[in-house]
Amino acid sequence: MKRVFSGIKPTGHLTLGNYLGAVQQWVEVDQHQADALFCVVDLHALTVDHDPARVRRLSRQAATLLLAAGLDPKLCTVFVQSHVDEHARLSYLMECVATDGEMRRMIQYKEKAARERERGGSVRLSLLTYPALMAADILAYGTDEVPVGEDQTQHVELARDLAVRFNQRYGHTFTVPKATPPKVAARVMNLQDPTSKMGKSDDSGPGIVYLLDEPEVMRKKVLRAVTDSHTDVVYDREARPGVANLLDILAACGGGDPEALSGTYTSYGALKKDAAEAVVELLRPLQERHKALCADPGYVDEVLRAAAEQARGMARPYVDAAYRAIGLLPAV
Ligand code: AQP
Repeated sequence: MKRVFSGIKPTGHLTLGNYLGAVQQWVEVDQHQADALFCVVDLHALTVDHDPARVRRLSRQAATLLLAAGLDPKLCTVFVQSHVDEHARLSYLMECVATDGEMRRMIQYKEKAARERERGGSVRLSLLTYPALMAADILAYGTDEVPVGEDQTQHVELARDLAVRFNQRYGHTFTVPKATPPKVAARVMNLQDPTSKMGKSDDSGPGIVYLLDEPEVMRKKVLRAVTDSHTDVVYDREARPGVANLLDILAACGGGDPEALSGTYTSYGALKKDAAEAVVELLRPLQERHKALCADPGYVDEVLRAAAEQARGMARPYVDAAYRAIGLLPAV
């Protein structure tokens, strides 16, 4: 059975982008067809200015939301990255295989570093080495496939390169993984600025639908989405990004095709109304289950405890093999 690994970073409240670009596929496809691990990658949340109490709170919320979304602990492993030391252990070896040029070329590094500098802050070294830790996250489990949104595919490509390089230099140790983004909504855009990704740590509230927004708030955000001055409904991501985004969202909510859907609308108003209702209906069960899980914190604790133990057992053989292969003296 193929092995699937993916993660979510507790840097903000989870968004519709996270859901449609990643979580939906984990729930509907991956957990049923693969030996799958899904991880709240809390170490990655320390790469930018952070409030410790908030990261802790968001990590728990993210884990609870993954379960509320439908990840079933009987089918897959849902755990927290920092509970499994193997990620940090392997990350250092990845830094010894990667080059600083590779790290500096990463788009996310360039964008986030520029944002930190604009805010007058300094750039943490861990922001630069983030892809080494992400490669470790993936390679520590012998992962075949990494279901991620489009913004993360460059990092998965780097993990591939590092796996190949490590294997060539030190002997076959790692499976070479590949990214598997969803066919629709691999990049959900900000509703107020459809040329930018909907990002959970962005400041623009009205352009971002959060999974725990009240239904009325979600509706308003979608109904007020920025479109353009045309009137016909055409699917063109380059020329008509706002409308294309709404079509992508609607299609991803109902499993349809955005281009085909465009032919069924003659006004932006009707498209927005249907997209708003589709989002509200999609997230209603998740919100109900989230409420129930919050009332049973012991259950979530137990899921995370058992999953971390299982993940440690899965990662250790790969990481130990990598330590031996690269030339480190085994402890006796
Ligand atoms: N807008 C998006 N559209 C489609 N997929 C998306 N993902 C994130 N935003 C979108 C996918 O969600 C998964 C988890 O994301 P992450 O926690 O690794 O964070 P990220 O990719 O850096 O993007 P975020 O959520 O916007 O966080 P910040 O603001 O902190 O950078 C990934 O598979 C991602 O591709």
